[in-house]
Amino acid sequence: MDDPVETANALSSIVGAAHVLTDADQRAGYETDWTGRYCGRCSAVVRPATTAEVVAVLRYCNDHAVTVVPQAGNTGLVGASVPRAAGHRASIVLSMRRLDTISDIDASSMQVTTGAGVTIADWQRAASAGGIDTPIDFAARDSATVGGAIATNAGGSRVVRFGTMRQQVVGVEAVLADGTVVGSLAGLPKETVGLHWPSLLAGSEGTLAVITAARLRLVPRFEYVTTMLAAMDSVEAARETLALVRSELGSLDSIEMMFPEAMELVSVHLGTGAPVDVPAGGVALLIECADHADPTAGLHAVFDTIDGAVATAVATGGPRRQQLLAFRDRITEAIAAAATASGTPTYKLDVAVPVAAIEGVVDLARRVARRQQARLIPFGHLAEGNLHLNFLGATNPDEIADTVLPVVASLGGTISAEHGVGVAKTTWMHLVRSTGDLAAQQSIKRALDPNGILNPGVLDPSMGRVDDDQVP
Ligand code: 2HG
Ligand code: ZN
Repeated sequence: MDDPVETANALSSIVGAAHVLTDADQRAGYETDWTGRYCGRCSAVVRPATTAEVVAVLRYCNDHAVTVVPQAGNTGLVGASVPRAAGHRASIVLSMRRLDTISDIDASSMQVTTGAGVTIADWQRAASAGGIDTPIDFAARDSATVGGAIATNAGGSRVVRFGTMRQQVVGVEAVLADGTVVGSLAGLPKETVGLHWPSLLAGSEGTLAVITAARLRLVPRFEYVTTMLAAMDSVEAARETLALVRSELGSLDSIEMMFPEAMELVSVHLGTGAPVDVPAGGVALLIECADHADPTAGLHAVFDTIDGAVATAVATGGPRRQQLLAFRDRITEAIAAAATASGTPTYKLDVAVPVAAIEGVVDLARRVARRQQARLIPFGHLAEGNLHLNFLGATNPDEIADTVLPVVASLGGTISAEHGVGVAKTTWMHLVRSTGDLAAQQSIKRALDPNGILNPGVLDPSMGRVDDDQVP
């Protein structure tokens, strides 16, 4: 049986006493997730600085049945990066933040190697200093890390052009539960010697191995960026716009959608009126085109042919561009502020459906929200049919999921697009994966982590419903 004091002493001898945090006030920030919905207790937060230290920590934990919750930016939204609530074995949080080195940029291969604890913003800064760019961007860039982004297969705004995190990982280095180091950082685009660890680990949410470093793809830096906020009179018009800009504009970098409820919330949060008014039944699009030559004229030419665009605001840089971007970038922050003010954590769904089904799903979510007198804030990534359905003041989150997720699945959609499953969505995994599929996934889990020490409960379909927001 694990003794927390013994564990802390043993782990201190590996990472140094200063990096084993056992006081409640030091642990607190690592024990509650960003939304305040998921929390639990750990016996210690352990902060290794090298892969060798991760190896030694995991060996100890594996030998002593100490469960491990890997964490870095702690920006996850599905309860996967904090300890579980009551009823679980003693756990440590393994904070990966100190694995934060970045190699030189290799401009010929367009790659860089980063530690798992490097933030997305630091990855971006390193690329930019080398005259190039990263293929990934999302609002939590200042805290979210490379390791977490791989573990959740994060997406964000540039997926329409470059794909999700999974597609950016040329190689990984990761440590299995027993301390075995797997993977490669060689960065060879052509290497086919058995399993592809990046594919296996992207989306595995810390349940199969702890990612310590990654070899990542980079993309050209475009000198010209044009940002347009467009108010569309219908979701149908937004869909037609998507088809047109995708086929006409090779420079399309992102196309994000904000429903009127989201525009209103962020407008109040920012204390400034929206640059365009979105009519009821309509939707706002935030479109960015980026290229080596100015894409503005091309974007205007396409919009001249679109009937459903009732108003547009355009910027090519400076504060005006930042103002337009804020109406997309700061929605999650605005939701969090509203949730804090009301004292009830937000209930978040992150679904993807065929683009033609978006409107129906938003309408369904609106009906469920009305039933619970909750406030729905819908927005997302149009090209992937990825809807973020945020419910403020929901009284029965399970009812929301039980109503919306089966419909999403029946439309050929998914219950998790880019935030992962964590402990929040395990109950509904069966909607999109067969029994055999889930059993095969569990077999892989058992083979790599036979003692079940890595992130227990996460991605585990046998978990049933979790009692969230409950400290043991
Ligand atoms: C985004 O697209 C993130 O900004 C967060 O995926 C979404 O807060 C959310 O629901
Ligand atoms: Zn998103």
